[in-house]
Amino acid sequence: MSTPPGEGGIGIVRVSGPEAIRMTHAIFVSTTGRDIRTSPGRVFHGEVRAAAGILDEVLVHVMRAPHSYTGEDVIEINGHGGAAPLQAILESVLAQGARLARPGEFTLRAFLNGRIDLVQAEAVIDRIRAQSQAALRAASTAASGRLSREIRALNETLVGALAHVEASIDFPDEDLPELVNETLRIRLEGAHEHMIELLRTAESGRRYREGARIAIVGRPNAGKSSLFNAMLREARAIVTAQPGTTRDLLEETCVVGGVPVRLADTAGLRHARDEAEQAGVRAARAAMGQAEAVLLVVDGSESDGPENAVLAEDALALDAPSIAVVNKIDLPHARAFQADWLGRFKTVCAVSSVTGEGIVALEEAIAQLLLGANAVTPEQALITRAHQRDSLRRAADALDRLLAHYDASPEFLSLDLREAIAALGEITGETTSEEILDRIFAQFCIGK
Ligand SMILES: Nc1nc2c(ncn2[C@@H]2O[C@H](COP(=O)(O)OP(=O)(O)O)[C@@H](O)[C@H]2O)c(=O)[nH]1
Ligand SMILES: [Mg+2]
Repeated sequence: MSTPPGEGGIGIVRVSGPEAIRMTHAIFVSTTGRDIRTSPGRVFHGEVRAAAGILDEVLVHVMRAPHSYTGEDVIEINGHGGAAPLQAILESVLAQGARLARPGEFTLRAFLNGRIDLVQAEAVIDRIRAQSQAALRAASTAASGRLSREIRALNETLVGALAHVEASIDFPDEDLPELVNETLRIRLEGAHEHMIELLRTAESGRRYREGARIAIVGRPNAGKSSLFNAMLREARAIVTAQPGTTRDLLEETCVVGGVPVRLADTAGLRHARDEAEQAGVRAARAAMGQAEAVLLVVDGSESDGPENAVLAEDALALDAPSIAVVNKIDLPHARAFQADWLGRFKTVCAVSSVTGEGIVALEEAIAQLLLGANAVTPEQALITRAHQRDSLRRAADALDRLLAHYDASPEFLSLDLREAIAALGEITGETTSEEILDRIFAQFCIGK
């Protein structure tokens, strides 16, 4: 079944493999009497029938190999989207000898049949899981083969170099002309540089996929929940004039300056009055420790207190960058908010979470902080996963070694080249171990 269980307008049973068309033919009666095995058509209206009678009225899609998702013959039976009709269709196909697909098996077949590579297969999961338009665009870029093409081009350069190097092992007397050597070195240097460039996209790439974690912290009543709501453009967190209301950690996904973000509203940091609040304060501290950026919110309408200085100290001590947010600038005196610690923050933003003033500027500052100098767009080739980054790192390291000892014997050069080629192959799936493939495809849902 390709649609999740439950009620829906339509439900789809997908069958893939050399027997798919025959099996469907055995249970399907087309309205116009056409035979799906021989008719050139691609979409057929009719009924799924069993010995018991008509099971459902359906549309059958016929996609012949290799022009299908898996690269095999694929049939999609579109029935009514309730549990009973879908179950009935599914069972009648199973009765013809089909078996249930494992999670991700359709995509795995597409991969094994060479229709897509591993980068594209993983992009399928990312498309399904995308939490924002930016994440979806990044996944679509990967699915279209952007990164795959760049990896393949790198691979071709290395394979070409390997051929030269191995020729000089086999025919040691025929020294390579100096010019060939030099051209080769320049090409390998170019490949190395390209790898480093791609590696630079890893951090942003991961953020496009997963979203960057941002924690909003500060004293009770500073306006953290109000800021959280203002950035989400909806009232998600409860806002009260009563300090200590937010006790749980609230997390929501949103897009900030084009970057998908997982925004966390936290309990106000103070000496908790009861156990629930204590737990909230602990969660807030943990969120602060895990965040990739921290927003320290202060109430600008109040004069600064010693607790703010302590929080500022904590925030500045983190590896993650932080922004000081002076909130409530719609109130008197807030624009003139002063504090010694304020000057130690590289970025200070003045906002009103109530009127919305300054929120866009704050969001731009956050995006700037997250993307930094390595600004990338979701339309370029991006390294989005840890295993891609690790493999590329190993390939780059091998090339680095090779270039450092370019005058070494060809046997050594060949070793380094082979290592780099194997590492690149892990990204596209050519040299990925079975175990890792299993792990990757197990993340899929059934029906994909
Ligand atoms: N005037 C004004 N009031 C605000 C602003 N932000 C929050 N407040 C008020 O400050 C109080 C505490 O806000 P809340 O978001 O619950 O603070 P938290 O405890 O830090 O989550 C509430 O009464 C809010 O309406 C602001 O920008 N301007
Ligand atoms: Mg709150």
